[in-house]
Formats: sequence, structure tokens, C-alpha cells
Amino acid sequence: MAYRDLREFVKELEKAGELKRVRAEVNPILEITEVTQRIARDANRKPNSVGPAVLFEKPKGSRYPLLVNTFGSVKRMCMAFEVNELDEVAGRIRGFLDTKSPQGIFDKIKMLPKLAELGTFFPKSVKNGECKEVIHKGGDINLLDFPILKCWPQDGGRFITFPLVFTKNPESGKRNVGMYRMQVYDERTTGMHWQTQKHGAEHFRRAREKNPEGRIPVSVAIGSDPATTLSGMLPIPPDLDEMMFAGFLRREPVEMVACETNELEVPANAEIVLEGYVKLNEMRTEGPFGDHTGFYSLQGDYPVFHVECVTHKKDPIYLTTVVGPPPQEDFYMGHAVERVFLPVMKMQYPEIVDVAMPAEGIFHNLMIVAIRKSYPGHARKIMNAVWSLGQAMFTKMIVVVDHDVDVHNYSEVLWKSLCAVDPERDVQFSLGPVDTLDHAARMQDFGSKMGIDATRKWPTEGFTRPWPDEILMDEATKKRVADLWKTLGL
Ligand SMILES: Cc1cc2nc3c(=O)[nH]c(=O)nc-3n(C[C@H](O)[C@H](O)[C@H](O)COP(=O)(O)O)c2cc1C
Ligand SMILES: [Mn+2]
Repeated sequence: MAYRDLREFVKELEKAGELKRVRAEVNPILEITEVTQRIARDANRKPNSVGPAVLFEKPKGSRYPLLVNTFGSVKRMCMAFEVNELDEVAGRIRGFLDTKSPQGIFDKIKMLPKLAELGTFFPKSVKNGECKEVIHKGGDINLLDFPILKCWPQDGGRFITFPLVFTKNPESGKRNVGMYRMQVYDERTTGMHWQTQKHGAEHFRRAREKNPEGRIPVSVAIGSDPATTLSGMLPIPPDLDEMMFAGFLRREPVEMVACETNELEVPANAEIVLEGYVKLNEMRTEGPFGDHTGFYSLQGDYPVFHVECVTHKKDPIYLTTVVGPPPQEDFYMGHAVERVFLPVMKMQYPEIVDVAMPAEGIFHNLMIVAIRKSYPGHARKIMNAVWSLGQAMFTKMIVVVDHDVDVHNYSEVLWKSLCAVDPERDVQFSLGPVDTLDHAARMQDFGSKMGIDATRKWPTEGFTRPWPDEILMDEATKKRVADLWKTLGL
């Protein structure tokens, strides 16, 4: 049974000993971040330790509790997806991708459960939702009622950090949901940090081309059931509905309810909903913001969200997250993406054996890819494939290793890669789009990437010297010594 909403997940976390309550008053201006750093980041950096999710019951200056670090461990990510291991989610995706055309009646009968399951993916419109227990319109709207964090000292203000932002493609009418931070300017106005290559930004540009003086409806849901909440950050293709993907993940349709004041729909189980619009001819300075790179993303001009209606449950939980020097909560979310989307990568590029994105690489800076190499130049083909694969286009450095290297063992990767390269020959540079947050790129959103071919080099790649074998003891000797071991007095 899928979690009904965020609070049901909170209950489960608490039962599992994965959540702590803070009853003392703590200030959402900086203090909650510092507490979160101590209980989450610092704890997670000690061996065999992970910090819990935390429910701050009395954020200073607000009537509403605040939930943070909700997904900040592999265990809690597994709980979010109701699996024992993330690979189970990958396995379900693989199951659908592997579907063969049925051969005869028995195959067809065997496919029925899968087809029935397909039906559970599609979101379902419902008449009413708990997200509308309380409705504020007009002069009654005040975003500052919520305990919105100012995370870091140089932040430009308070930021909503864990929103689901809903828009519609102005051409196809299809929905997009993305997680884009929102700087609170005043009681009813926020920034909308749509990075250039993201789907929300694309909707904005397409609408602006048609009518530069117009506006687009935007709605924001904060705090839904875990799968729905997490679907906002998933790197899925444009026009593939994140709410459908959420339905797949939770194995139950996401129930959607119409907004009060615009044409969009939002998850009926959301804790808080902000309805409004973005004007197509208005930009405003946004930032700085202490970002997941561990550095501040500096000020820039971004669209502005005008709130016309706020709805919420009677006693809403304000869901948020803190980003900063890695690893933070978002590392565990990104790690799940890495595991869950591996089968999708493998379907397109079956030579990919495994992929790793170390926390210090904050997702876009470093990807290690192991391949089963089978033709000359294969490693470079894979670099180009990664650079053309959705948000993997941002990958600043790619290291391609042979299939027998364990990409999750960074010490092995370092050792074997460094041994396998002739730097001048094996490094490939490329130019293209880079992550908006890359502050070292020559300009925002455009720069260079580097691929390192750390595979064994072949004669057909012009390498005519012999390639040595890795040193390994033979099995017979190992066995003899194992038998002798007790007699050696060691
Ligand atoms: C906590 C968190 C905050 C994020 N903030 C932003 C942001 O401010 N702007 C942005 O463009 N992407 C942000 N992202 C990444 C996007 O959510 C992610 O790229 C997502 O796939 C975008 O959806 P889209 O592909 O539908 O555009 C954030 C991700 C997380 C986990
Ligand atoms: Mn999208």
C-alpha cells in the first residue's frame, strides 16, 4: 500500500527509529541549518552512522512544524520507495523495458498482470483534496506564515527548497513537475530558479515567444507522499509526466485535484499548495544561495512567481531540505536516481556495466562508467553518449573503465585509471552545455567537459606494446596456504 501522504511517511519513519522530534524553539534563520548539519552531515561522515530525519515542532516565528533530512539515508530512500534495496526499483523498470512481444496465448496471459500494473501509473483526477482544508486568497496570503529557511549566512533571503513546481507546456498542454528553489521576496512573491536547460524554463520560453507580455499559470505543492515528492527531481524526458512516474513508483495513481485559481492540478495529498502565475516579461535578481556544490550560487536574473492563493491542510507540515557541502540529504536522492536509472542507460547502451557518481562530484562533476569494451574507440563513444543523455549532459568529467573495475570502489578506480592512461592520448575534451551551478565554467551554462579513457588500450587503437596482466595469486597456491595457515603461527 502506497503512503497516503507525507504525514503517514513521518509516522513510519518514527516507528522505524528514523525520525527525531525537536520540541525546543529553533530559528529557521540559520539555526535549523546548523542543527541539521550536526545531526545529518557530521553524523553521516562518521563510519557506520547516519543522522535521522528531524521534525522541528516549534520553528521560531511560525505555527507550523518543519521536516528536514527526510530522505537523508539509503535506508530512508528505500522506505520512500517501499523496497528493501534500490535495485528493486531498477528491477521493476528493467521488467518493463525487457517486455518482449508475446509468442502465443501463454505469453499473453503472463503479460496481463504487467498490463494491469500499467493502469496504476496514470494520475487520477479527484473532486477534493485535503490540501484544501484551509484556503487563503487575496489579502489573507502570507508566505511568511511558514517556517521558510534562510539556510546560509550569505543567502539572499529565505528559500523554499523542496517544492514541486507545476507548469504546462504551452504547445502540447502536457504537464511538467520540477523541483526548483524559490526565494521569498515578500508575503506573496517569490523567485523561480528555472535553470536554462530545465523543462520549466522551456515552458517559460515557449510561452514568451508567443506572447511576450503574457503570463503562465504556475502551482507549487510542498510535502506530498514520498514518491510523488521525489518525482520532482527525476531526470526524465520532457513531456513524460512526472506524476505518471510517481504512480509507477508508488504503485498507485497519484490523485490530482484542480487548483482554485488557475487551470493546473496538484496532488490532492499535498501539505501546502501555492497557486499563481509567472509574468513572461518580468525578471528579478535571485540569490545568492548556499548551494549543493558547497559554494554559493551567485546572483542572477530569474522569473518571478506571484501567489494568488495558498491552500493547506489544517495542520500542515512544512517540508524542506538543506543543501551545502556534500554529502547532504540530496546526495541520497541523487544516489537513488543513479541506481534506479541504470537500467534505462543500459537499455540504450548495453555495453554499460555500472555507473558511479561520488558524493564529492555533486552529480554533474564526475561520473565513473564501466563498459564491456568491444571495438576501438568504444570508451569515447560512451563519453559522447553520456553527454547526450538528458541531464547527464552536464557531466564535467567522465572516467571510462573496463568492466572488471568496481566503479563503487573509488580507491580501485583511482589506482587502475591512473595506471591505464597516457594522458595526452587518452583525454578527450568537448564543449557544450554545463550545469548552471558550475562557477568555474568560462560562462554560465556553457563550457568544456573532459572524458578520460581509462580502459585497456588495444592494438586496433594503435597501441602496439603488450598490455600487462593485473597481479593475482593463483587459486591453487591460495588454497594450499589457507590449509597451512593454522600451522604458521601468524
Ligand atoms: C533539493 C533540490 C533543489 C533543486 N533546485 C533546483 C533549482 O533551483 N533549479 C533547477 O533548475 N533545478 C533544481 N534542482 C534539480 C531539478 O529538480 C532536476 O534537474 C529536475 O529533474 C528538474 O525537472 P525537469 O527535468 O522537469 O526540469 C534541484 C534538485 C533538488 C533535489
Ligand atoms: Mn520534466
